[in-house]
Amino acid sequence: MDEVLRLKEFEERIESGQVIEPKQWMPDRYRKQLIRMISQHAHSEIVGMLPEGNWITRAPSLRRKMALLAKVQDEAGHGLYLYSAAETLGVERHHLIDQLLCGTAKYSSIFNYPALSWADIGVIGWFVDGAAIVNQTMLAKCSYGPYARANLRICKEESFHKKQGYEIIATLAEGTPKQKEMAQDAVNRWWFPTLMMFGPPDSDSPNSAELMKWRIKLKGNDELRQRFIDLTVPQAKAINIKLPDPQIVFNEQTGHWDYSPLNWQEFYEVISGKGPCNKERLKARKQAHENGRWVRLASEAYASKKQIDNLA
Ligand code: FAQ
Repeated sequence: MDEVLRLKEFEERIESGQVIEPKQWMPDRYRKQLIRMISQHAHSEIVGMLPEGNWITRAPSLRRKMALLAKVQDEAGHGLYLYSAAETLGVERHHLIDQLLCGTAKYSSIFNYPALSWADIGVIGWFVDGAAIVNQTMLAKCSYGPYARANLRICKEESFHKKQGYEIIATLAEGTPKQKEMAQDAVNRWWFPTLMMFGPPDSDSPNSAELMKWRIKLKGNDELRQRFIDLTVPQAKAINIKLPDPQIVFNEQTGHWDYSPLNWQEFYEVISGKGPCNKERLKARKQAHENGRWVRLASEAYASKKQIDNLA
């Protein structure tokens, strides 16, 4: 079939709300955009284990330790579903992992900030998982079947992560003055970086228009950022936590909370490798990859032996 006709049919399928599955024809750009986005998402889940993983041995009680351990394991699982979803597009997982380890792949800016206190663990759950849920509930309805289904499952688990994070902060906010101060300090440090997780303003987002045309993204970065702010402001008020932005004011006309302009220079520095923890995160991932070499070799040997046994 002629390429123009194929594209027309593909776009009609997208417009009528049909889901695209791996074996169906898709334009090269659609495939490339999905590989870019899904692999960045997978890397984010894997690198995202590091700031919280550092706190597992320092969790303040057995109950907190069990919840944090389960959360960090869930993030690993999300990374694995996502690498599998990317593989349905014809790319091999080890290539994607190599790109992450050699520093050419992106992962979410937010994981280049340090988790300095136990309250940071609460804020990561409340803000970072909260932001991920806002973004990924939309992606769970995207046009590519394997990515939509992965996000559906991820969102269910992220809801538990967000609740446990909010509960940590609510508990600290009701505690001693020192605990309250620790919670407020973590909120102050994570608020603006979390807002930047949604990506640059739509006017500076080179990918949004194409992604939205093909229903990979159903909403722009600014709309999702605003939704997150609208959901989070009342949650902060409910536990007497202040968001560190004096310009957060309810706008009667728009029905949304206004907020200060964000520091996009900081965002671009972080995503170009100059954030506070970029080097540390990559070093830790490389080390983990190296430490896991024997497991990969053993499973390859086992798989080859099984193949030989099956032939015999
Ligand atoms: N960080 O044109 P746009 C989580 C890049 S999962 C780094 O607007 P797009 C779970 C972007 O890639 C969090 N880079 O891009 C968890 C592009 O660069 P490129 C991750 C960013 O794709 C919780 C350039 O800037 N979620 O948190 C960022 O339309 C707790 C121009 O930007 C996902 O990945 C950023 N924040 O929109 C785990 C969801 N923003 O590739 C552990 C899927 C933008 O052209 C603990 N991804 N860039 O060189 C998406 O929804 C989208 O890709 C956006 C960006 C919204 C991230």
